[in-house]
Amino acid sequence: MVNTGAHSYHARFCFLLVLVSLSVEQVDGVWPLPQQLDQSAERYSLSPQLFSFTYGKDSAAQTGCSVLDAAFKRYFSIIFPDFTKGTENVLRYMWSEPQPFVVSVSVKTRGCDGYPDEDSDESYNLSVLEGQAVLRSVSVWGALRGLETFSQLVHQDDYGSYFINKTEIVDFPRFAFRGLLLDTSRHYLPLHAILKTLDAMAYSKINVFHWHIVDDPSFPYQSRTFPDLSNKGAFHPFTHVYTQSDVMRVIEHARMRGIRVVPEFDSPGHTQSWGKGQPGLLTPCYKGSVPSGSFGPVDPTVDTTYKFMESLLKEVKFVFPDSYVHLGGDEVSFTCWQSNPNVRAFMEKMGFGKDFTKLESFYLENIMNMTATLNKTSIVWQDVFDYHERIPQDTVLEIWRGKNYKTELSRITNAGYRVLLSAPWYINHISTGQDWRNSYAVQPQNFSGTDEQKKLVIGGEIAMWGEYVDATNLTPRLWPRACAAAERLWSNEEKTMNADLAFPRLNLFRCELLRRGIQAEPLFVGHCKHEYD
Ligand code: CP6
Repeated sequence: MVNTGAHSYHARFCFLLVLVSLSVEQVDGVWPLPQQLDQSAERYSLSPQLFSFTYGKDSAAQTGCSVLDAAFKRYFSIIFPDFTKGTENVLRYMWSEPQPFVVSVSVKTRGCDGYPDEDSDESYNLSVLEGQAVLRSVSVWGALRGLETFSQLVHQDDYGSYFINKTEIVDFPRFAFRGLLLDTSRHYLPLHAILKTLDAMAYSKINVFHWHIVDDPSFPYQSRTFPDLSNKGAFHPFTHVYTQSDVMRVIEHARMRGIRVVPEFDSPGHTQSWGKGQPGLLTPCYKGSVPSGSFGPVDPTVDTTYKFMESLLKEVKFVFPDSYVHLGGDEVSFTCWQSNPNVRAFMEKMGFGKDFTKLESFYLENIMNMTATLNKTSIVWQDVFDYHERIPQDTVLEIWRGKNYKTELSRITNAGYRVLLSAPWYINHISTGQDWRNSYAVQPQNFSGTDEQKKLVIGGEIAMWGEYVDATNLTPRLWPRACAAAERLWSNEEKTMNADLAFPRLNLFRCELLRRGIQAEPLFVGHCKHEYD
């Protein structure tokens, strides 16, 4: 660790070999924890001038691979921010003469132009040796995960010099679906806030953006087929909408980071904002024998509703490439339906009696059939399971009710359906103290059921509902608290049992988020080396 010697000049870059003893405090803050990680004290210095990413000779992807070409650029800037910002001439002390360092990336299959999906192979192997690192993966998505890990292994010492330790990593995700829900209906989130969140998701290996784009307060999605939905239903028809080009930017930004975009078009409830631009869609509520002037959920009794939904979902299929679509189906209030004489007559005709859950089932069955016809897999909130006998077998049920979520996991997997767990990860709720520990303690497969049932847990979702969240507080509320669930969904269960052991590593990762320009809030008392503005 100790060097002596004369100083010399290299390029336009001054390096001094100095006599310093280096403290061994540096723990790698890799988050989420790789499945297998072996590190040694052997350490190599890196210099930005002599550092490069390349494609391995045997790699199926070569220069021109959009996803990896862009990732090489991105990660270079992340690893060497001061170099990229043009402040590379700052005096830098080096432990030794700068040596070249090459990160060689080899993928088995090309697929640079496709989209990540539920079957994407995100595994990778990474060896960091003297002068080189070798990153191998099956797909480009695995290479992205490996590049992220590599970037977290590089550190700067107190003098600004970059170094990396000798390291061997074998890594793969525990769950394929690691989602984050953003709600752009309660508050509009400007495009840059969404893009920045996607960046931070990639840092934590979160791979699904669940876009809760519709709800009662506003409908910001600018539809090609139904422009009045946002003209009349957004908070503002020009400034508070996502145009088609905005949506394409989100999808491409996400793709570049191996993130899927799953939009939620929630119905029949949570659709007040649709009513303004689509007259006749919502159920008119009655007061006695006259319409009260207010409206309830989507009207499930008229053909026009299904024609509308079919056109909308056709557009959704065209715009959003992911094979999944979220159909909502949560929290449907029956009082308005009950008040409406036409709905009551329809119930009678259909033989539903007074059971409005049957009417909701009838509606959702029709909508789920539409998505099936469009070759999309539906995700729906758990409410739909409670009311339905006939749900397509490939439907994914998302558990959001905090009460008895383990019982719900048992019940739904026992019926053979796949599930997503969100209930314990509603991190829009805040409390003082280290509430990340609660998220960290969640064990998604810890419920009573067979091994087959446990395999039906495809992952989970962190939910950032938007009632009290807009662009001012989104980032610090999300980060680093979302990291706890991100590690739970990626890492080995046994190796991540102890939150006290994870704490210093999470602290370092939070500091790294700050260094990357993500305003992540502090976990506790302390400081970061790089507390950027
Ligand atoms: N919005 C929509 C919400 C919620 C749901 N759906 C919600 C309900 C209870 C809690 C948090 C969020 N705000 N559309 C339920 C899935 Cl505690």
